[in-house]
Amino acid sequence: MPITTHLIRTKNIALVGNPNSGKSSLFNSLTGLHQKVGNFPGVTVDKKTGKCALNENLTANIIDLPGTYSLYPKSDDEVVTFDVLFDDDPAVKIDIVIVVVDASNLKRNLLFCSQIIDLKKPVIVALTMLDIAKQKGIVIDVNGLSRELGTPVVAINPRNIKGINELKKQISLTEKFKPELPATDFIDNYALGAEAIDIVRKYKSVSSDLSAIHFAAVFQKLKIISSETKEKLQADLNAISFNKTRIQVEETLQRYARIKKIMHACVVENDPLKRELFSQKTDSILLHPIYGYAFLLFVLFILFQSIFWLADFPMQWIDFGFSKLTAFFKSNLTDNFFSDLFINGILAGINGIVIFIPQIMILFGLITVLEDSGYMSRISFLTDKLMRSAGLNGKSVMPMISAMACAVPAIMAARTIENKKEKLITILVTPLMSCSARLPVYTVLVSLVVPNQRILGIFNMQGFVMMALYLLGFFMALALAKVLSWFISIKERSIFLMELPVYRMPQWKNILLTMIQKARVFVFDAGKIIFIISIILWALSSYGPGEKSMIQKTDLEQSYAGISGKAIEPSIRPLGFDWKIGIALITSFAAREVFVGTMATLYSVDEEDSKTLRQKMETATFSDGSKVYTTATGVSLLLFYAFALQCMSTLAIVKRETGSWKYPLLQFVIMGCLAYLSSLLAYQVLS
Ligand SMILES: Nc1nc2c(ncn2[C@@H]2O[C@H](COP(=O)(O)OP(=O)(O)OP(=O)(O)O)[C@@H](O)[C@H]2O)c(=O)[nH]1
Ligand SMILES: [Mg+2]
Repeated sequence: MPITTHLIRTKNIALVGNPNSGKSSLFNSLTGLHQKVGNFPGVTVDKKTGKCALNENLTANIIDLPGTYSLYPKSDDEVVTFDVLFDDDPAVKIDIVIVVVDASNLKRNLLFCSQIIDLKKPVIVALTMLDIAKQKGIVIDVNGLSRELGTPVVAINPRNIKGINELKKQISLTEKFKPELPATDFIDNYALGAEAIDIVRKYKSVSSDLSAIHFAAVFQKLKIISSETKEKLQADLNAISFNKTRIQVEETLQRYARIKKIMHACVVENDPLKRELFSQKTDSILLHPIYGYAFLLFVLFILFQSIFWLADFPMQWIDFGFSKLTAFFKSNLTDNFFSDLFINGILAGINGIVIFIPQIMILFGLITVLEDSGYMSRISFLTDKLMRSAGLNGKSVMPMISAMACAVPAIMAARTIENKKEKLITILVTPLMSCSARLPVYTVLVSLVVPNQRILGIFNMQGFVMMALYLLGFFMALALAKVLSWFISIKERSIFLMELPVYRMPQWKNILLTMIQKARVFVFDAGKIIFIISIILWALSSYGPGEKSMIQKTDLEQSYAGISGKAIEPSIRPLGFDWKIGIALITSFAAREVFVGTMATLYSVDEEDSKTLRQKMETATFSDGSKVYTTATGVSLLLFYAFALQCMSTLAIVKRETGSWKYPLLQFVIMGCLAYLSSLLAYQVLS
């Protein structure tokens, strides 16, 4: 039988374009992956690669990139895109560039698009948001646009996969025939900076005149060039008094002049003034100086009520299921080392994780609704003034709100902040926002100290307290930002410029996928830590030093865990904590959600009956017989978990984003002091 060898080629394809134009949505349609999309600019802040089979001989590495407004990067997320576009990123070499162009904002999007065309790399234009353009009364002649730009233009809608197959075909064609690049530039780039272009060409082979100009403007920041070359090139450019700002301004003017002509030829706009779009009407209420803020509070209120109220039922079922399961195993397994490890270590640990899935899913689901609908950007608009008073700006609010889910992506989202000082402060204060890992801790503690009552028969008291805790984190973050802004001396002008996207119907599939994905991450990532710590803890709390050694079980108090908890008890006793809480505090420094698992393990090792964790905690006493979980201890513990930086992943990401250990350490110490002092104060006042 003849053997046919199939050589499958792989090409690298980059998705670039203005923020919020639909790049990540397209990426998801092409690769089948689930990269985060959202209806606000700056969702994607790092590159992400996925595979897409184009035909039997060709697969593509599709690279999703952060959105950019022009070729000259202003913020760190834009730099990621430039490194890829200009081959300054050693990990990828681009073969084809797909420029994603938002048809409802054609003029602005074409500016960046025309620059990419002038880089003379193989380009395909993917035109998105045609449905929105239509609502605005804009009609675009796609073929005409393609002729004017000199590149293929494909109309797509990544939300319903329209046009994706045509786009794939176009990619195959472009790859196969390498069509002639447009013979002339979009504008006369050579005339803009002839001398500089000639100089650059002596140092580096560049793909086009515009690349040369661009190189002259940004080479100082590039990693691939030696400092020696940088010095020489700079000297040559100085000799011709190269002025990059003048060239950039001139370039932009010429481009807009040409774009205007193209729009005239290919776009018909029905008088836009006559139509008041749904988004504008809605904004007149939602951005209103009074109703706007009232609505914002209402939204937050609903968010926290739902977390308690909606999640209550599934949480009860899960709890019930686990108590039945535990009882079943207890009565059916013979009492030995392994059954004890299984029931008190593993099962208790899993219970501690699984019970919070409903709350995590609801929280992430609702946050995704806010992001997808476009309301999230309105929140940054509404809070800009407040943020400014704290030395931040409106863009800081986006990372801070997404930190309600998790601080790690939130800290990365701070890349979109152009001003260095505001970016640094945002990174430093973001972990004070209450993240989803605090949710389990809050839930257990709030249910211990706050009665499960309803106000006016509908509103849940515990939901109120929960909201108060989240607001507390937010205002503490603002206060700390203010203080830090006095000490951090980076001088840079700051402006808040942000587009408000149109309101969109959230995509239910996206919301559902996000909820499932986040629950999975919570169960597996957090679960792994909780699981391992639960087992270690079970061992440390079941066995202790002394003549019995590791053979025979011992009392919790005499166990290794008990001894270490007792060792730190004197230092935490003023906060109202006993040694069991001490053990939980120690384990929580890996990740806060370990608290609940730790408590579950400690109390299940200690007590034999099948009471729920809450009931066991309620009846816990100090050695002098007084109750441990009084209101004072509860509040003190809540404050401790609200403020302390108990998360290894956060420390690691801050190190990565700031490039030094100085800031995570500073953060750790500040938040630690804040936690200790506020707990101390609360306990001493309340007890
Ligand atoms: N109506 C409509 N909405 C779209 C279309 N394409 C994308 N969207 C929506 O536009 C929003 C932005 O999409 P993303 O894919 O996150 O945009 P992006 O370009 O990756 O944005 P950044 O990562 O912030 O640069 C999402 O709410 C999408 O659902 C389209 O063709 N029509
Ligand atoms: Mg994106």
